[in-house]
Amino acid sequence: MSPLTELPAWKALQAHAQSLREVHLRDLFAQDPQRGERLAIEEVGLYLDYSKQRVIAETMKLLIELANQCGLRQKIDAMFRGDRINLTEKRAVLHVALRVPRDAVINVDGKNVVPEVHAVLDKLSAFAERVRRGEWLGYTGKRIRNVVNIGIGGSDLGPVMAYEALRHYSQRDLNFRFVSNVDGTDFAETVIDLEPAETLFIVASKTFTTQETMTNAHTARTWLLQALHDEAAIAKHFVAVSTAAKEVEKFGIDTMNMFEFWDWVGGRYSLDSAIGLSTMIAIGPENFRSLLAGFHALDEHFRTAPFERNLPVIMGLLAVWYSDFFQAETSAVLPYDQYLKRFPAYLQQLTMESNGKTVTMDGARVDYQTSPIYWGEPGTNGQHSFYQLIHQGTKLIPCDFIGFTQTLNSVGVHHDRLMSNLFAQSAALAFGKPIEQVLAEGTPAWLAPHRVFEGNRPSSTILADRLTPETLGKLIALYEQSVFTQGAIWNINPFDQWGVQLGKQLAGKIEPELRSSDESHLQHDSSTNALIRRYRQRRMN
Ligand code: G6Q
Repeated sequence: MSPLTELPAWKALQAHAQSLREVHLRDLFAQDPQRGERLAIEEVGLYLDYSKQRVIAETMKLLIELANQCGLRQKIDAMFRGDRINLTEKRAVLHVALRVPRDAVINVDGKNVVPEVHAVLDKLSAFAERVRRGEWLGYTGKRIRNVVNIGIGGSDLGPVMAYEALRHYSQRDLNFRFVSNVDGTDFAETVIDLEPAETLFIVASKTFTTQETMTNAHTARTWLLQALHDEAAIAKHFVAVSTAAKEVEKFGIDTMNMFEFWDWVGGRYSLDSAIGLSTMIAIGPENFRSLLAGFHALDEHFRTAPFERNLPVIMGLLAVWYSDFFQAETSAVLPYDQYLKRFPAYLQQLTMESNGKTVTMDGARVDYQTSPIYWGEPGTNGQHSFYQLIHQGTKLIPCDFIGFTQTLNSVGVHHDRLMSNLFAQSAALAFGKPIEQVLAEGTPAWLAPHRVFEGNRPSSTILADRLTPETLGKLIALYEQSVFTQGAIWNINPFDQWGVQLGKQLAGKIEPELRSSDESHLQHDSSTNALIRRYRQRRMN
């Protein structure tokens, strides 16, 4: 037994979950007519309704006891203090410092990092403005029309998601594109209709050694030089976002055109660092600062609010509740907003790369479940594909519905129609439709079982007024801190990602083998050897 599963609160939750297993949300709502308001919290402009979760007051009390017994408060304080809580990489975890006001003080090794954060923000703002105003010209004197972010993982998913989410606020005479995949198709299709003389590449890479990003960056360099025929053009068409000045220089980008960040910013937590440059050019520095203010407001809420009213703590504890006490394997995120179409993909990295771990901070194997699989699509599209399984399948899938009371594109009845679907889905999942009702509607007995909805399928609904940069910052930080909460309970390190290394190393070994015909070098397993041989025989030369 691990220390976690031996905690009194853990044991109490196990017994409690047993007693709740057969309790239906229909009954919980019938017993407490105010449940829908009682189990809802409004903080920092976000309304979280968790009344359709399979919990009662006792559940929340026990979950909060669990948080206390796991030292969540102390762990939160340690992060905000700048302690090196990323033990396996011996780093502080301070993305929260990226969004504090100018006069805040956060020390890393005795040095206040806030002035540097704001100095970079100021440099980014000045650059973004020049591009937006058409003052930053390409090598031939033409104004920049296309901004292409080259990055992958944390250096891509955040920028893509934020750009899509905030497109409404973007400068429409600029084109934004994102290249991530090492598949040459990604680069080829991205630039197919772009004019090199009007294109600015942002090479976004913390390490500036990532294979995919460097491959794409070199391809971009070649593509540009084929059109402009002069190395001097690089300085006008390439900027870098990185922590690795030497590598940037080696690539040939002037470090004057480099925007830095720091080793205490993890890739998947870096959207609000210089990695957000494409977002800042799109929406402008002022909107970018509102985005940061949204993050900060949620951080402050997380840091100071009692756990009973703490949005990310409650969300994180609910994730633990279903993963460990209901054996739920997955969790769906369902934004009812087309602008948030990349939000689930972004959250997949944030949640699963952070908490997809099997060993505790001390290196012991866990004997409980860690991160659920997060997935989702925007509503209402998902309703016409996978919702069937959530309603009537054999799996328990807790859902987060996300919606806005005001649309950014008021077109006829669309928004009321969209939101009525959101509200209808969460109600249908919770309350279902019992067989008696199906029969009473005149359904023949043979068909009735197919038309029964068991209900009791849990969800939370998160409502905000409008999708503004500030709201987006709050939403992202809400999930970041929920992930932190989960990691703190599970006693795992949400800030490393050793699991991505092995495949990378193997690919490095295999690539030269694909171009060679030397059989003696093929010393893999029989499956891998056969796949390589087949590829060698059939590859284009
Ligand atoms: C994120 C991960 C990973 C990283 C990419 C890109 O938390 O560390 O997704 O962001 O591998 O790394 P670079 O920014 O160093 O190119």
